[in-house]
Amino acid sequence: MALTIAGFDPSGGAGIQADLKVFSGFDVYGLSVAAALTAQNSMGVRAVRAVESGFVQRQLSVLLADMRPVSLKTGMLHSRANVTVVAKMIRKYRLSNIVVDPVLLSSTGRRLAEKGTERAVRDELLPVTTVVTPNMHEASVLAGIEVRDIDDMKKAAMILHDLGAENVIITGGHLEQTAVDVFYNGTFTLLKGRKMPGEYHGTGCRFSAVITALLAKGSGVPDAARQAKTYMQQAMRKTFSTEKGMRLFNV
Ligand code: PXL
Repeated sequence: MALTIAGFDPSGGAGIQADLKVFSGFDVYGLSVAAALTAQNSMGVRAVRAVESGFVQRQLSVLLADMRPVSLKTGMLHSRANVTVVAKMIRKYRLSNIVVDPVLLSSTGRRLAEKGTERAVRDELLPVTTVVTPNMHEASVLAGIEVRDIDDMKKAAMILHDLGAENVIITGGHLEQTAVDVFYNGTFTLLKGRKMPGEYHGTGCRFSAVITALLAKGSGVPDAARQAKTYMQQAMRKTFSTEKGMRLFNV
């Protein structure tokens, strides 16, 4: 059993919808708490509303009074208050196997969170994080340094590790030549991949959802990270397009 605390995506490509499909694909029962609602299609996010933090807390307390997920991921929390509530509930219920996809900026650099959210992620969520999976833009914002190449990714990974994340994976899908992810847990591993042509919607959500599903099934983090990278390469071959926007995963 795994839990996602994330945003609602009507296009089914990212957020809660993507997470539940991934969990199901790994035979993991999925729980989901809505932290934000979006209006979007394959061409992009047009509007976002955060769910009121008191109601995120209520969804969690009612659910956790009954069920205990083995692993949990956070996606689009959108507001600072939601980050605070989620960090508090993780502590209160002593939840473990916490995967944080710090949804702050889209691949194109568009803001996906209110101002101030990054500070709450850094100060409150990273200290309780098992695995954090930022893209290069998000790593830059969280670590406070420019992240343009693999060396920068390594520096940022060490900073995020120092801030409390036990394992850091900075995804390199936006690198120019290759798609190398930098994994750091005290030592570095490079997760190599082939750069796939085109723009894809929901890549980050799926990558972190696969890790969450595998942790629920008892995998260790390094193994889950490697398997998630392989899974993504295969899933990208099964994408389709409405011909108007980004490619959508059919898994
Ligand atoms: O991939 C980031 C992301 C996460 N969650 C939701 C989203 C997006 C990007 O569009 O819509 C709900």
